[in-house]
Amino acid sequence: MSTMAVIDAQPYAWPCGGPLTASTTALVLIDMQHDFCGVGGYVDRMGYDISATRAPIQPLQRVLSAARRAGVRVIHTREGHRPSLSDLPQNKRLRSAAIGTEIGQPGPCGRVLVRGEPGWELIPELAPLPSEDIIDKPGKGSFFATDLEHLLRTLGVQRLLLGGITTDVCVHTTMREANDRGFECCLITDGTGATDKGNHAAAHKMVTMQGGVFGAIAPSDRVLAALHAMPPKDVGSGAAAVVSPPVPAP
Ligand code: C5J
Repeated sequence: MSTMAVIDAQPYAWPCGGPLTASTTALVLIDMQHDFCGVGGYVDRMGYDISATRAPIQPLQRVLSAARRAGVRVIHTREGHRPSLSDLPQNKRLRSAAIGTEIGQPGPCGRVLVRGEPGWELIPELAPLPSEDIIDKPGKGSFFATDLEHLLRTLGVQRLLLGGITTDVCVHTTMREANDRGFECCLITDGTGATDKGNHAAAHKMVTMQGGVFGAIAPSDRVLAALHAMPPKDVGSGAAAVVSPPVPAP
């Protein structure tokens, strides 16, 4: 008996309108950048434990590999500012300065959260393929001041699988923005990480209130089961043409 490409998610089986299809689904990996999970990066310098923001790397490697194999489009986002800092709002600069990690100022990984600097780079473990789009964003949400919505509508994508860091900040903001725009979202629980355990758990719980007010949540093994149940998509379809090697379970 074949398994249906539906995720055994909470609080409802996802997606709600029928099985997963590659052409209508995208995997969005949010801000898997050195500044958020690397030694000497922004989060590390703020004094938070980067093991929590590194925790989603392995689950996401497995999901990324399965999504590519199934022909699901993959989109990566990066939070960062222009070297001129002309897109860095005063409130963001001042509050980061007040805690000693001013955005735009030099640190061990270059200028904090500035485009082109080593800290701003996506981590090599989840490196994009040349065929995959990268959204550069100045804010927490991936829709604010970017062309992400235009890209998704043009591609016919209606469903988003979301992973990345941090759960309670950029992932949640993006999920809320997407939900309001009518995209159906599923957050991969162990594919997200936060600087605070309580916020991480609360951010997951919040999604499930009111019958799934922002969408649904599921651990990566359930997402993988659904992705593996999808038929492989044709290489010429416009989605990822190169398949990355499978990532073994730890
Ligand atoms: C933050 C993010 N926390 N990617 N950014 O400033 O969550």
